[in-house]
Amino acid sequence: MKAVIALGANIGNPKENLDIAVALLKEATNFQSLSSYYSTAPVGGPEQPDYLNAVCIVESELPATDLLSLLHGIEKSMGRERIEHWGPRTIDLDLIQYGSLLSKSEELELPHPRAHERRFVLEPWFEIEPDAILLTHGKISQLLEQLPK
Ligand code: PH2
Ligand code: MG
Ligand code: MG
Repeated sequence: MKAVIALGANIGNPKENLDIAVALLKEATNFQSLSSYYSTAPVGGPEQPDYLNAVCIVESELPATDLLSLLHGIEKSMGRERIEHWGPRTIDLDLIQYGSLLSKSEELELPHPRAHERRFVLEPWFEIEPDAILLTHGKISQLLEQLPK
């Protein structure tokens, strides 16, 4: 199944952090494609540095919760600390969409509940998969057109 994963970092050396996360994902999954890195203004949370964001697509047959654990394991191995909701982070790996799975459990909501309103997710995703459809909200090209710049 195709997994769409959003990457973000805004502490330390964000480019290096994204590079490392991508290398770890390549070791652990059947890695398909990676967008460019986008410098983005922080959305929500406290005052914090700009982010570097990207999206990648991997193929996996893992159960969704196992794929999520894999992402959390990479975050942890890279020294991510969960201090403040939406606060700055060395690396954030969010599962945006996984095959055609719909989930609303406490630990995992799929598709990601805020993906449709996040330019920092949709823009890199559009770069590598222009025809993509966010299961809950439709064509990402149209969502992007409706979002403020
Ligand atoms: N992640 C957040 C909150 N705000 N803003 C940007 N620009 N990029 C992010 O990845 C981001 C954010 C929570 O995960
Ligand atoms: Mg996030
Ligand atoms: Mg996250």
